[in-house]
Amino acid sequence: MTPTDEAHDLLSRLGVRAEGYLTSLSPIDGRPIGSVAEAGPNDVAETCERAHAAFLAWRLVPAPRRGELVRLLGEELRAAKEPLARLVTLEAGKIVQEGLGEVQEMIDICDYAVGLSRQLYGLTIASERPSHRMMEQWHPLGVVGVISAFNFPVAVWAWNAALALVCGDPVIWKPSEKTPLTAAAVMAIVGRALHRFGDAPDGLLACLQGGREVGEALVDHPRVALVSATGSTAMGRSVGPRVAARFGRSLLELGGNNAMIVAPSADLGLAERAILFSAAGTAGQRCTTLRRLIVHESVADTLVVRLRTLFGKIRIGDPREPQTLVGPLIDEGAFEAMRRACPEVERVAAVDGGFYVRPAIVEVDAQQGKMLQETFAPVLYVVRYRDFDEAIALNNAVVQGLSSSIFTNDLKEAERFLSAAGSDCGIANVNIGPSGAEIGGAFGGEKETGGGRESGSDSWRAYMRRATNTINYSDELPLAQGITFDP
Ligand code: UN1
Repeated sequence: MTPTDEAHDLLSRLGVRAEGYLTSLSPIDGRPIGSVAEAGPNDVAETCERAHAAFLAWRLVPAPRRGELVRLLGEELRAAKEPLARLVTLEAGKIVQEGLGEVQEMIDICDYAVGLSRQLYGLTIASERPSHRMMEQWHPLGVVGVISAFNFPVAVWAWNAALALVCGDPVIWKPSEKTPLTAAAVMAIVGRALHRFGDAPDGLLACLQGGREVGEALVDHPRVALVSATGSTAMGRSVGPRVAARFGRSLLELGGNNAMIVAPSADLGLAERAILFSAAGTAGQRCTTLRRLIVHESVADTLVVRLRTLFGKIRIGDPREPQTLVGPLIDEGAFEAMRRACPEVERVAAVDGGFYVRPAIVEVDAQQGKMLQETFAPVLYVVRYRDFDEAIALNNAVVQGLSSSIFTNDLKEAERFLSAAGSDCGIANVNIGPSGAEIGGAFGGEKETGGGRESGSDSWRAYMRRATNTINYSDELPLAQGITFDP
């Protein structure tokens, strides 16, 4: 079946009526697979006002009841897992296994958020004043705007939406204009969950399709309390200050330039498999993709030979074929960017109209030039090191700070890598690759990666506001710091 026919079939199975002028092209063959209606100039403001009205009602719904909506969403996602994953494959080009994994991340975060809906804990704090109680409460924040990228076209929305909903916040989603159909499909699934839930306020979950102008209008709208944006550092550099200028909050998940250190004691068999998945998986188009391999000189020759053999055997092609490991790049622009970083890139003739490349290994003498930038394609730079301090310094010597990993069987090295003087990234792993994080941990990174944390741990706090409350149950009015102020 052509991607176009299959998309038609999947959209009807998912209950999506896709029609409009924003056309989606499949990276598999570069041909149109459907189109959706774009948001017009007035739609953003209207949607924000409706979402704010929804907020005024939703914030009063008990959090565990809000969790019930997320539970239903998780059920609907389970029911739609296979067709939604296949649509991700058609629209983002990732292999079926990874499409299924992406929808599984959505289901996992829903389960997580349902549990969280009974655990939005605040602290009780010792007061210095007699017969006083001090505590903090976490309250719903307001409308959350979610801007997501093509490479995780549905999961990133889910990380934000599942948490925002239990935290009491409506969500307005501006998906990538490269992946409008998967967003439309998610909204159809949302519609079914809302229908089963029954009495959710109108405007609680909205989606605005379109290009940059739509995103900018959302970013600037005073009703949007939190802008959660995933994408390039250039995008974040524009979004962050705009939101800050109106004292809004932003949660930024930007570029990564992730490294792996391979130490002399490393299990090279394990390292090799981790490198394959994290450098070549998703055709190198994850923000957590492995881009820099920092290898001890004693094992570098062996490892590079093994990797070249392994990379030479990677099956590249139509991501719908079960044996394919690497599908197409998203579009020609991505191919050109890869060619600029690596002029010797081998384009593979897989399906006409698609941009298929063989993941590349580039050995360099020093970490400089293109290696310092995030090229969103499967280019793996290899640099050698002599001593461990040098390896950590190389890991940290880039402007991005998302993910990192080390392969070592030396406990001291592993612990040093994880210590305050070790990796400066938001994610640091031992004996696994830098990509493919679980939703239970906080996800995000430092420096030009933007500092935001999504998903697990206490990331939910970004979606709420904190109130500190002091209650006096005495008949006196003692002042803090022992101040007397008597008339
Ligand atoms: C992204 O590429 O924007 O850790 C997110 C991972 C995935 C998420 C990647 N769970 O690779």
